[in-house]
Amino acid sequence: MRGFLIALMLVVAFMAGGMTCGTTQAIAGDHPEKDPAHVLTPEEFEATRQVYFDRCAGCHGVLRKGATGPNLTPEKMIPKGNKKLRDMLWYGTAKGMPGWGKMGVMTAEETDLMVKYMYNEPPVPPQWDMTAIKDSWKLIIPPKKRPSKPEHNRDVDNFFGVVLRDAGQVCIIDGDTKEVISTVDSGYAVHILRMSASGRYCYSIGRDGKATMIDMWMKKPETVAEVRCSLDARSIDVSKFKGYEDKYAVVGGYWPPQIIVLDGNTLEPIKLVSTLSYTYDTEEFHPEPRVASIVASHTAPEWVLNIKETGQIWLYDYSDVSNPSIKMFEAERFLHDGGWDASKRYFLVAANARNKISIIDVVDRKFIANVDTKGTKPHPGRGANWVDPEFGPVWATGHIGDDVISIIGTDPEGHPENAFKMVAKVQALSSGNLFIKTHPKSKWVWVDHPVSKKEKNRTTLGVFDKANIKAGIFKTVKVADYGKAVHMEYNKAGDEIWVSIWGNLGDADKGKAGEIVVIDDATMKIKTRIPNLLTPTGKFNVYNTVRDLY
Ligand code: DHE
Repeated sequence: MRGFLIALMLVVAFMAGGMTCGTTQAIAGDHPEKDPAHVLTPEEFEATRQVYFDRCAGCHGVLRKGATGPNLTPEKMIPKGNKKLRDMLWYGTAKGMPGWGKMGVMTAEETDLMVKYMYNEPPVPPQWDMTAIKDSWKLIIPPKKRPSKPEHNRDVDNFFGVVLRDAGQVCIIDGDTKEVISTVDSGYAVHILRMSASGRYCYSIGRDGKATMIDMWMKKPETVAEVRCSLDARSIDVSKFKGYEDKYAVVGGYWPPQIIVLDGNTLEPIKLVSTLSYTYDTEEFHPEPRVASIVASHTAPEWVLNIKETGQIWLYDYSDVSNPSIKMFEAERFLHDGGWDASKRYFLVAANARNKISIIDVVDRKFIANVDTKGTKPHPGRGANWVDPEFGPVWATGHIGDDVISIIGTDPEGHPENAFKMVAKVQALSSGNLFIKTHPKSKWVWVDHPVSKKEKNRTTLGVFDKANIKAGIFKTVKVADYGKAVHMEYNKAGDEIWVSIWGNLGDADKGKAGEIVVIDDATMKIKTRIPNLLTPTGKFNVYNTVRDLY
């Protein structure tokens, strides 16, 4: 009876939407062998499970088997002991784990509870199948009731979709006038946005797996459909190949680990594919192979899906969407974020816990290489592409755990000696980098440091000169005196670079919940600020996102 009640509580907690993992097992008292000092009350367990989901699950997995961060199952944790675990949680580690206590994100009490939580078995969350997905689908404004042409004279191509992360909202900003023209609710701790191939719709994915779509042709852009695809997710993309524009969207689930294909006009769920499989190298079954980054091919009706824990890159042919053929490449563990080279033929993705960049060729449909970045935890976002005077076309990544930028040649035709090799490693300002960005029209490469151990670096951007990358940092630009400067994006013209200041939701009345800083790319001077935004993080310009310009 008790087990039934707990399971019921779990499903109710999940359905409530905010968060996602419940527990069927690791409630206080379920482990007779357990040290009484490790026991959490059910309330403490639930509160700590939520903190774990918010702060830890992304890197370590819901089942705590490890990915970007190490395995945290009780047999690994118990030998470490209270002091070591507490210090790691409070101060972070040299390998890139943030110091949650020191950064003011976790309180002393939460830290102590988290230490105890580590000694308990991880709870197994429920499944979320097609029936549940279909039940959650809401077609708010059907296609026939939407405008047949834009209801405004604004340039939709220069709109920015902005993630208001902790508010669980998305806002649309007119890149020409800098006006916030609409703010709509989206998923919990909404994560990324992508634009439909026509540039009309903006799709969001929340950490609760909720996908939403916003129609940017409406006078005031509104959400026209939503669906909960999974209980935990990070990625979404669209069909971009000619003839399939705006036809499909695809969501990558963290939990359950699955791929969900949706109708691009309505978000009606079409197809569900599990990623449960075997690790590419040891061929061991993995219960949680999460879908990390997704990109849409421009040269075929295909998506590139990165299956984190099994280290496989999947090329999903959506031309027969319900009967897909999926080509699997053995790449490397644990795949995370990545992007195209400038030609859109090669896809480069970080296997960040192995310090590698895995590369595939989508035209010849073959795996190319795992390139060692010689740095700890590469984290490119989608990376940055430019033509180096010496090395030719290159793509670059920064690192979470190292103060270096690694540059990889991407032109096997013109520069075969440099192709798919690390051609240079240059000094950056700091570790704690998450994103790197450039634009074909810019002379610069911009790098953020939002998780730097040094507070002052978190709001300072590093700028590198494409003409002389080997010289290291050309200039630093301080953009705020609070929060974290995170994620850069160019406007359509490629002459402004926008960066988010991710503040605290609780500081909204002090004007410190966040803003976007708009920088003149040529002079590197701050041009304007878009204030009073609630915790902005990722931002995506329609024109650049559709074309994968970075
Ligand atoms: Fe992200 C991209 C996962 C934490 C902001 N992030 C991605 C992608 C993945 C991912 C798989 C690639 C999506 C794609 O291209 O399809 N992110 C995770 C995590 O698992 C992790 C480490 C921990 C977690 O619990 O979520 C995590 N991410 C963060 C943050 O803390 C950031 C800075 C703010 C936030 O939202 O919480 C953050 N991630 C972003 C952004 C992108 C992203 C802005 C898209 C970058 C781009 O330019 O495409």
